[in-house]
Amino acid sequence: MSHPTYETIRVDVPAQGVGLVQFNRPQSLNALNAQMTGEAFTALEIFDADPAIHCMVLTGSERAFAAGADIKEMAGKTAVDMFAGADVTDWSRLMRIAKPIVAAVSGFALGGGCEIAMTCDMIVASETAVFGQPEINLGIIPGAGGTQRLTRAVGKALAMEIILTDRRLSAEEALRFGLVNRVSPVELYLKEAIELAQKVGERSQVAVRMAKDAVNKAYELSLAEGLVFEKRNFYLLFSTEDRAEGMNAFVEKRKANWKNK
Ligand code: DAK
Repeated sequence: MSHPTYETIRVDVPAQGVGLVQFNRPQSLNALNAQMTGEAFTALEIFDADPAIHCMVLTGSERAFAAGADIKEMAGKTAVDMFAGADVTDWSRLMRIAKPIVAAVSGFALGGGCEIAMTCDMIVASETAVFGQPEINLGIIPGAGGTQRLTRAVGKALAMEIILTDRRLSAEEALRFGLVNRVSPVELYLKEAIELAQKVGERSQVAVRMAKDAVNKAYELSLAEGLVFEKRNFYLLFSTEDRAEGMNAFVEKRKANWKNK
């Protein structure tokens, strides 16, 4: 399926197997309005369904990954509008993407921007990245996973401070507290995110998907249930061609030739 014409995002295939989606509303620091989130999720879904793409990178601009949900768009909404999802994109679409997504974050990743980055599977940050959940300043709380994902990532005490007082994390702090995978110079963060996506793309895609699925279950299940889920995926992989190829390649001291089957 090919991409439609987008107005608020850009898409590209910057390296073999890597689909790039870039927020493109620089005038509002990539504030996440319904159109832009809708277009971004659609683009990710199209890459997800494309067998030539193995991993996606989601990025913004150097100045802002995304400064949060579009406050101007949200300002007139009622509780019923928000609850009913009227004019609000269904953000759970992002959680249903099966292929891994690397967020390449520079500048502001605030509110919904921070939540989208945390919903992705890995984060490569530029040195200028700033993470925060400033919703408290608007009289609301994070509504797209911030209270849950940030707490799991950095622990309760720091998450409380970030969410209750709008404490912002620098890129270095985000690295120290386990929120991001690495910090790169501004000129390199996108390149490094694409390289990370390529590394994922070079593995058996059946195993990659099962691994993503199993790691994400660690958020949702008890340890005992998670271990059962992991084992089932583990045993299931013994039915794939790639499992046989991977082990044969090791024994024969050669590089595996993945079929993704
Ligand atoms: N919404 C709309 N416009 C925004 C914006 C935002 N979040 N952030 C920035 N802009 C606009 C500014 O209004 C300004 O536009 P003009 O005035 O020039 O027309 C332009 O971007 C440049 O911004 P500034 O002039 O303010 O630039 P500064 O460098 O001085 O400051 C800043 C940058 C990022 C610190 C500042 O703009 C700022 O504080 N922005 C707001 C950050 C914020 O509060 N974010 C949280 C929003 S609440 C949910 C899904 C998501 C959410 C909730 C529920 N569901 C699915 C249920 C998420 C909620 C949020 O994210």
